[in-house]
Amino acid sequence: MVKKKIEKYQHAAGGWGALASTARHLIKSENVAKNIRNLLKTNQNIGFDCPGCAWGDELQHSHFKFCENGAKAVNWEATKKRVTAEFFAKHPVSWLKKQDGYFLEYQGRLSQPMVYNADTDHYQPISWKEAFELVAEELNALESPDQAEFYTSGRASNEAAFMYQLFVRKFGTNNFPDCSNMCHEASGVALNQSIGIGKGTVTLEDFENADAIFIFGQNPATNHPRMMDTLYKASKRGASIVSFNTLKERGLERFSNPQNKLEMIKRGSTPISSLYLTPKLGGDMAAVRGMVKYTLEQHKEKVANGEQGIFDEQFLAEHCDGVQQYLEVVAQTSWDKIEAQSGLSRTQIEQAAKLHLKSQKVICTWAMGVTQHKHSVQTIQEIVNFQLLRGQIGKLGAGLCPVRGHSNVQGDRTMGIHEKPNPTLLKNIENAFGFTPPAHEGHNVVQAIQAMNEGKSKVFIGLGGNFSAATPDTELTEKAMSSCNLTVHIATKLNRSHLVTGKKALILPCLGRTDIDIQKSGPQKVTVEDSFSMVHSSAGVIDSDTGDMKSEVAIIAGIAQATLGNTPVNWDELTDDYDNIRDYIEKVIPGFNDFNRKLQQPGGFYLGNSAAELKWNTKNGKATFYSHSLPDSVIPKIVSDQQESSGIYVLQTTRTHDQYNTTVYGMDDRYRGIYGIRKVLLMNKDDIEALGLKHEDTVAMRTVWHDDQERKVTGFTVVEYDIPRGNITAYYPETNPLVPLDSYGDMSWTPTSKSIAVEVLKDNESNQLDIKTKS
Ligand SMILES: Nc1nc2c(c(=O)[nH]1)N[C@H]1C(S)=C(S)[C@@H](COP(=O)(O)OP(=O)(O)OC[C@H]3O[C@@H](n4cnc5c(=O)[nH]c(N)nc54)[C@H](O)[C@@H]3O)O[C@H]1N2
Ligand SMILES: Nc1nc2c(c(=O)[nH]1)N[C@H]1C(S)=C(S)[C@@H](COP(=O)(O)OP(=O)(O)OC[C@H]3O[C@@H](n4cnc5c(=O)[nH]c(N)nc54)[C@H](O)[C@@H]3O)O[C@H]1N2
Ligand SMILES: [Mo]
Repeated sequence: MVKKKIEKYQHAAGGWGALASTARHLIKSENVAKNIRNLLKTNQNIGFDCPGCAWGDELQHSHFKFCENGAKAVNWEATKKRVTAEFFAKHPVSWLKKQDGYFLEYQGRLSQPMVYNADTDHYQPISWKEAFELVAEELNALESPDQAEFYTSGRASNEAAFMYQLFVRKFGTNNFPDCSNMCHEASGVALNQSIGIGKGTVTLEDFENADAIFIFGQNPATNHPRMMDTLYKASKRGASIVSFNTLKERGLERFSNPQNKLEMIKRGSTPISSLYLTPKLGGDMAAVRGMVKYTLEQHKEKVANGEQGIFDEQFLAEHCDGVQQYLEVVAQTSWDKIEAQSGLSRTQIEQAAKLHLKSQKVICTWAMGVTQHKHSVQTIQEIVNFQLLRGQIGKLGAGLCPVRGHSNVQGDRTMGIHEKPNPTLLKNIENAFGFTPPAHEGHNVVQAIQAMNEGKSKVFIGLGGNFSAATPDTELTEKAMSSCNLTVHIATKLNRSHLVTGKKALILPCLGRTDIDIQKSGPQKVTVEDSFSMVHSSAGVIDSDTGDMKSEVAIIAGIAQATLGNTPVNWDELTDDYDNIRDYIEKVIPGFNDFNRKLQQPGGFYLGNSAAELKWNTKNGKATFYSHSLPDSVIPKIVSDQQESSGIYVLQTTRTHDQYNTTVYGMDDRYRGIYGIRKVLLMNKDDIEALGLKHEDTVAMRTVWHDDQERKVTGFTVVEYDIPRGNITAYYPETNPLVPLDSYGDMSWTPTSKSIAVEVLKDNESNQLDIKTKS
């Protein structure tokens, strides 16, 4: 039994704590020797890409490069434990459904294809051939291809993603809900509009040369630990690091680098942030607006004194559009509004702006703290504007960096996993394969759930992921999935979604990153793309017992072949040798010419980035300033309309140090000092008192929203925490039932997982109070 403990974490992030934790997780995998060998092969030139995150690697490294959380991801996949037919014969689905996500995944790797038997409520074995035929039968029975949803999670390789989108488009739909929709969609939308490419503009070399790095809404010590090495080096060489985070995340304060022997021996650590600001949830747009306002004031003053201004006038004249209009909007935004909305003082904001101004080369990075709000697209465009004003894009050491989540989420998009396909992709598919792919828009995640819920979509196929746990409005989503005729999950580990069965359901076990993948032509490699547009190969190295698993590519080929036959695409041939898939990728996806040969280069190759080359593929051919007003309120409208005294809080849902999205590796959140418990609610001391509560009391949360639906979770332990008043924090996915399906970002459709309006109720009162949700 894990012991519950809540205390302030006193150490730096990283250091011996990280090594000790790595060792504990190695032991837990029950595959220690193999996994040590595995870890030594992570992110090497020959080996597999770490399934942990999408941070990039130095091109050549002689020493091993993995981190504590990368190690957890590898250990978790490379376990010896197997989920077998006997396991399913023993446990009915209704029983499994009562177990938590940790229990389900801890059972080990899925090892043979299973079909759900509704009469017995058990999964039972099925042959691959019959499984493929069942999928084909259900797909071909649909009145329209648009009645099926094809989900992708971001671990799928480029090869699997390419095959999948090809199959789905040949089948006839663009219904590609994918994890990006819940993740960096806002970054893609904002950057495409502003600078003509939906990706970050920097590489690792830029980080090595930056004078300042601004980090918005990101917790790298937990979620992108390899970034800590980069930040650590930047801090050591005197670069300014400015963090904007609602919470004081330990790793952004101090870090002890396990790769630095002297620091480890001395138990020393290095400060990371030169300035750490804690805006209110959703307050970043106002904070950036404030920095621009200060810069504008300084600029005007200098110009009035006959000095050279601060803006990069030449860059603005040559490359940009809309700057004057934007600066007018900035001038009109009052400091009062900026301070109130950001929760930061003018002095604090000016301090940050001064660090930008004193630096010649600045990078801005951001992640979910920015992308999962209603006004995320606007916030990101504000960051872009901030950078453009001083020409901080397209030069060494400067640029924009949305730090991606899943290790190949960026690659999946590059391969065409997109519900809104671009015309070039469609034309290239037509030229390469001789069929006309559908051009009409398909469903994103929210629309897919709506369609299933309304009975319009009847088949759900998931290429990885845990759809029902990762998406909002859990109760509604589960109802939507259960109403399908068929649900299919291509997966490595058992999870909640597999138990939310349609009338018929399949679990198709696949190989993971660490497994050797042998096809007709021999062992195969796949490829991935990191946050810096570097494409490189990944091949499993350890020979493990893969039972009756198939590779993702082989599974997609099997489904495609059964559904569509082997024309005009010979799916079997593609599976025999993945070089054949890459030859087609070369034909269809820009930037992949000479793909197979380029992969031979150690470290892979750079796809290039138009904005970094100062080419703007926007409507007007310029980098464009978008002038948004600050939102009336950063908290959902339904809340801002209520009385302040009504006790409504803005909840963010975040990750602990011991989880990978819906995969829970353990019960601790070490850097936040929380051990052995996940159902916690981090609150400001004064808010706790105002509610008549005490530290460690048990509470429930109920969503405040404009419909009658009750969304409630119970049994959360209150933890006194350094967090702005009115803001609270709890973990994902336990809190997903609170996120209303129709609470999503403007233009991005991303569920607002970082701003949910909730009431906090004493657990025993929670059934008695009136629901305040009706407007
Ligand atoms: N070990 C591990 N690695 C992972 C993952 C994992 O679950 N575990 N998940 C992967 C995936 S898919 C992704 S997308 C990334 C996620 O990486 P992150 O974006 O770092 O993930 P979150 O835990 O959601 O953290 C959001 C951070 O933003 C802060 N924040 C929240 N709201 C606001 C806000 O309004 N303003 C500001 N300034 N800060 C805010 C939170 O306090 C928190 O520090 O990590 C990837 N890597
Ligand atoms: N409330 C709230 N909700 C969120 C978020 C949040 O911050 N708050 N974050 C959102 C974000 S950023 C994301 S990216 C999504 C993540 O959503 P998903 O990508 O759907 O979820 P994961 O938890 O990453 O998926 C885990 C499952 O993937 C399967 N898997 C693992 N490796 C492989 C593999 O190699 N191949 C295959 N086929 N399957 C594999 C395993 O079966 C495992 O159970 O969640 C989103 N949901
Ligand atoms: Mo993500």
